[in-house]
Amino acid sequence: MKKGALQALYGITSVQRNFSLIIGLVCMTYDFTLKKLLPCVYFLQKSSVRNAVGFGALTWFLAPTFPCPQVMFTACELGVFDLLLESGKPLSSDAIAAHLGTSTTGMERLLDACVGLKLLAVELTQEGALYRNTEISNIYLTKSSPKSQYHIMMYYSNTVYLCWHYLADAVREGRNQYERAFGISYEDPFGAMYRSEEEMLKFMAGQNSVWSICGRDVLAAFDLSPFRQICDLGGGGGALAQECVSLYPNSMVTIYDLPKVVQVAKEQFVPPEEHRITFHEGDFFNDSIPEAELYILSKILHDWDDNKCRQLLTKVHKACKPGGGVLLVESLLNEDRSGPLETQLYSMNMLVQTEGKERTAAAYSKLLEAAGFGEVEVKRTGKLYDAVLGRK
Ligand code: ASE
Repeated sequence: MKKGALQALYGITSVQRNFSLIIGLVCMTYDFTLKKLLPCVYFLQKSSVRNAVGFGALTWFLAPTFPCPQVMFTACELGVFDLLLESGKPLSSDAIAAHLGTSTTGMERLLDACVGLKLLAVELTQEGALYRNTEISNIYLTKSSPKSQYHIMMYYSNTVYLCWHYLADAVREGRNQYERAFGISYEDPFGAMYRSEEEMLKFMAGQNSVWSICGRDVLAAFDLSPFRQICDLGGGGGALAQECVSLYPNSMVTIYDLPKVVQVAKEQFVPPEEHRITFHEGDFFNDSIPEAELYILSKILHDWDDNKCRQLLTKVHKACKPGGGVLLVESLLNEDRSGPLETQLYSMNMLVQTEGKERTAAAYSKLLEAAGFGEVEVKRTGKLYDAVLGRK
């Protein structure tokens, strides 16, 4: 991200706006760590500030911030940012509403809220208010940008949000909420997540988008060049595999995933001319795992409980060539689980959607060691996802 956009973010004045930004932009923190924004939260929690505004007032700052992400998602879904990018000039709310076929009264309010979130800028002219994209919106919120986060936002907006509606039930019961949200069994989370080809596609496209922002960092955290034969277990749409062969040109990556996932990855995500990427169809809990020098498990263990993680890692250890290894790509909690906030929120997301949770580096090391891996090394990238390497 360029400096101007960062300054626009850090130059926010009111405390309430800071909160809106923190919560509204949680899914855009890939490029800059929340650490720079978090002092705003600490600021509010400092006793002097609490005394000044009163704890009751804090709830009034926080309570109305819950729709912030939904405002951003809706503007994305309706194509506001795409239209403003294509038009090349600022537009009035009436012109935007007409182009996108929405009501004028709804669009005006949506645009104003986007201005409050610093996703749009407004300028008063003789023709009235004219809106344009900010730099952040052009980079992350337009469909055509190479760093577009459009697909993950649509997934959060149309699927994940529905599970979060039942957060209190999830906490009471300690399990995902597919039954309440979609009327399907909670017992097979990926059966539920892939309940239709459309849902599976949305999930795969969404998962792919994070690697345009963090892929290099997690793969460069360790020198993986000695590993030539790599297996990306649960590699999905293959964006991380593509980053891998681009960063390590001598590597060959096999994407291992369920047959229906592999089929879609081949048809829609991985270019056929990429001969360094191959596919292997299977269910890694029930079918055999092919031999490789390095296994990548990126956002896999966070989907499962400790028992299933040990089971899977033991199987990986058996298949792994001597001298080989396993790379875990996950968002790491601090050892006392005091943060980072985004990881704590991801862990709640795992509660409402899967059987898993986010873990500390020590917890992953223990799982790796229980499966027979040793020499465990941990690298924090400072971005959303970190890397843990174990060796056979
Ligand atoms: C999973 C990743 C995700 C399972 C369910 C999920 C995401 C949303 N829902 O493996 C995307 C990334 N989000 C998190 C919380 O990591």
